[in-house]
Amino acid sequence: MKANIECNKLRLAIQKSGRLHDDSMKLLKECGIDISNGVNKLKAEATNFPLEVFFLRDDDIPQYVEDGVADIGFVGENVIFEKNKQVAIAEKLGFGKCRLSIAIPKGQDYSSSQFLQGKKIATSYPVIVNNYLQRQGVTAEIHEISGSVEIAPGIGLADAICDLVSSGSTLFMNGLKEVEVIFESQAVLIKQAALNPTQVQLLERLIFRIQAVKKAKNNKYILLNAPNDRLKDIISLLPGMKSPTVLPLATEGWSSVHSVLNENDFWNIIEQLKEAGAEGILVVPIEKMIM
Ligand code: PRT
Ligand code: ZN
Repeated sequence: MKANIECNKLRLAIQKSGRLHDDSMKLLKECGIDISNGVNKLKAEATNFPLEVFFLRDDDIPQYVEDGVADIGFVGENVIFEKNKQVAIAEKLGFGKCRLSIAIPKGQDYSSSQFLQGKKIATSYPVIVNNYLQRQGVTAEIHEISGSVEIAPGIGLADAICDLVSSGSTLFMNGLKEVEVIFESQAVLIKQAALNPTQVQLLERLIFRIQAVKKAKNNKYILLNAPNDRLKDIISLLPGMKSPTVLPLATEGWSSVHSVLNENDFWNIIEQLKEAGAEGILVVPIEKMIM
């Protein structure tokens, strides 16, 4: 661990290329942080925030952050738990969502984790799989392989696999079925233990921006027209940040209602609003949301 007494900027490690790269760069942009030079370099400076970005392989990010070579990193939770480094998760980032699952050939019957007793499991995640097996009281042989885990049963290398799944199509195409989810993952912001006070403040500013971007993504701004005699019912359907804004329309007897809706309840509430007499419903994405 490196003490950073002198350092007055944050050094952020992100994936150089791969599934998390684009979303990591996009999140920085949405946080209003401009990165000056290209990804072909090892590192780049932000032009409008005290931030330096290192482009690394995702597997190396926890080690760099633990060692204090980078102060913070964006990386999958799956990698953090597998590498078991001394880093703290400061914020979930809401992208790179996937699950680590056990899968077996689709013709086989499966009723519980006891199926795995004495079997061979191929995986790139031996630490997480081992923990899972211990919790289940199952003894199995783990074959660590670094890629194309899904072909292992087909070539007789293993009876089961444990790999990351998002859509499930890789398993399907390889004649496998998902039987247990052992870990749910998404990209997270990790930090090293020895941030100096300036860096702690910078990290708070960055997390504040990330939270505003995340909140905005989960919410939509809604505008609608309502006959005044239905206003009470319509307003009762709208949660909003405080209470909805109600403005009179030029047409007598009508009002315009503005509010914020959570993505999860969205369609449900829209249907109820229509039934309650709302018209001209407009739904607009929100760029940032500061509470
Ligand atoms: O080169 P580098 O080492 O940096 O990258 P990498 O090849 O090790 O990682 P990469 O880019 O494949 O993944 C980076 C991170 O993305 C992972 O650590 C996860 O946190 C996250 N992530 C999210 C995924 C997936 N979804 C995912 N589906 N990582 C891998 N997959 C693979 C999975 O291994 C399997 O081969 O996609 C396939 C399954 O996908 P579906 O959609 O067919 O189910
Ligand atoms: Zn990797």
